[in-house]
Amino acid sequence: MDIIKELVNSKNIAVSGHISPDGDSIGSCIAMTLYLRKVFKNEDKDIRLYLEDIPECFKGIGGNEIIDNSFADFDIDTYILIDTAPDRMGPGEKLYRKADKTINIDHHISNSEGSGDINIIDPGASSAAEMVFRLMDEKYLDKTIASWIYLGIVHDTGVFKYPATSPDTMRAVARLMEEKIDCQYLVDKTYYEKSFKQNTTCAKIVLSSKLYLNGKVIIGSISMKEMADEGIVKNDFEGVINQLRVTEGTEVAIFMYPMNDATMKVSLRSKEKVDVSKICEFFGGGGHIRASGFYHKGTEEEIREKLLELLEKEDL
Ligand SMILES: [Mn+2]
Repeated sequence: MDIIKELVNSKNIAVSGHISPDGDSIGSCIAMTLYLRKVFKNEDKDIRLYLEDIPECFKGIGGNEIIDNSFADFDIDTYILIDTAPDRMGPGEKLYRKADKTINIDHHISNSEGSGDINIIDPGASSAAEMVFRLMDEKYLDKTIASWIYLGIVHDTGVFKYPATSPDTMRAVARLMEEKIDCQYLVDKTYYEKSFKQNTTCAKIVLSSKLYLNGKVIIGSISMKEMADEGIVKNDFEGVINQLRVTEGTEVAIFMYPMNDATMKVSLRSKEKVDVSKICEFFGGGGHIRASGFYHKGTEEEIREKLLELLEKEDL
């Protein structure tokens, strides 16, 4: 599809991603909007980016000031929806539904039919950002646009490691790097950086974690009292389960913390053998084969004993 041709007769154009926007949603939407404004800069078009507020770590890149969280109706004739179906677009959904022309660009398999008048859906694509890149005429590429596309690819590929990362993804990245983008800043600042509190909380939990079942299972936890004493909140647990997961020799990593006096939140990860979604289903939870979780009433000890009993039956 030639997106420029599709928009020639449009006047009021809105671009949106999904609610709680992540790196790919933010990167693909900002890149697309900046690109269209550049292509049509001498034409009388109103091109707006409707997106919820984004995390602070993304705000040093530049270009993000174009984000408008008002979702005000401005007689939109064409709506471009990226990285989602309309059910996750929040307040923009009603504007999307009544636009004259809708374009849906997505890589989620759950949206394989697409929701627009025009659908560009590729479940094999690494990211929506890579799809946006493919739609661009490279002569309009610049450092800012390239930075946002690179960022989207980085976030949705787990820094170029998830299976959807293809040779085409890396060819796109190679082209983006020609715009002299600051790759290290983009990856460190938006993907790996943690607050001091998140880092020390993670250290505390890793330090008191223990190995079980011949070192195949690692469990980390924190008590209500420790959380209260040190003012630790849910947001401080960012990255804890991933740090436990990378422990050599383990197949399953578990992290639990109390939601309140009675209920624990439990997260599980596995590497290659155990279907942790099944383990979690026993407790009324679920998720994916390698990443699942559940909420459960009970003490840390009770849940730990039950989990180890179930895992003992697995081929670890
Ligand atoms: Mn995505």
